[in-house]
Amino acid sequence: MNQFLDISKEVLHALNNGLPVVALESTIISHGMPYPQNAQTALMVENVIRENGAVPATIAIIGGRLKVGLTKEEIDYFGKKGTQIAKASRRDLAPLVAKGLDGATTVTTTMMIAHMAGIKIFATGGIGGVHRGAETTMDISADLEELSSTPVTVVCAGAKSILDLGLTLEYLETKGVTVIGYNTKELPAFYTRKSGFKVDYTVESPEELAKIIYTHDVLNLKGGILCTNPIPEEYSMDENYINNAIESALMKAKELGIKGKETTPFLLKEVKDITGGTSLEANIKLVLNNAKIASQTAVCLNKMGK
Ligand code: PSU
Ligand code: MN
Repeated sequence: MNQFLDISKEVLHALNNGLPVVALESTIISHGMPYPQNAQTALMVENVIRENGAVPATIAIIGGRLKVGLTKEEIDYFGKKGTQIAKASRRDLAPLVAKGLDGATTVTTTMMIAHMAGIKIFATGGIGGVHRGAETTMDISADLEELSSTPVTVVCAGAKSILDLGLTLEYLETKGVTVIGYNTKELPAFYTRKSGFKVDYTVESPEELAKIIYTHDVLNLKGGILCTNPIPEEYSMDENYINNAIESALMKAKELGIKGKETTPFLLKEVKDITGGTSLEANIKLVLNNAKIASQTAVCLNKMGK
């Protein structure tokens, strides 16, 4: 354990006693949803994990400490402060810690800190990826690099089509990341269950997913596994409706010259505003569903001695 890591009592107890633990990110709270739904969702997600037999470990940087397991108050603080908190990717970790600052962990830094703590599974909404137009902007999320190097399984609902999903899959293939569809042969597109892009492997149960993670672990393979779990049918959105909203958001981002780390949060907020909150509802439901599958998988993995 390194000197900057603070693991909560509950999570430390679970880790020391070989109980299943599921990591959660904090950028989804601060930058992914508005207050108070963000903090409420974060607490609901923790409850779902508990109900499914695992211990939740929400990860964030607070006052320069790498926190694994937050209190309700800390979750509320991240929800309230929102985008005033620095979005922390890999490049930001050392400066934020050295300066004693706060940071909201993205998929990248949540994977890094989960790995430092010995946590193998992480549930979230969507990952970052290759942005549309990346052939000129070079905007490719650090999440893809992290998936290629840090051995943590990420359960998500695919990626939003604010990204170029085809290029995202190509990039993951080049980097050797195993992409699995949970009860699907297609990469889910976050708000919708299908994208038209095939995934290479499908699993139909948490046991099956755990078996792949176990094997990956025993083989000591570098990098993570991406499990993509489609939004439940009853909450999935109309494809044309959401794609039109995404197109408008992309156009506005271009007009305003939005760049770099602001791009993803800007697009998330625009899509939410355009759809008048229906996308937020879908977003909440899919995160809860990912938390369920991740916990059930953590429980299976645990039974296999991992
Ligand atoms: N996509 C979402 N919701 C999110 C994010 C992405 O649908 O909250 C957040 C995650 O924290 C992800 C990050 O790791 O944005 C990616 O940002 P960027 O594209 O700047 O790498
Ligand atoms: Mn980017």
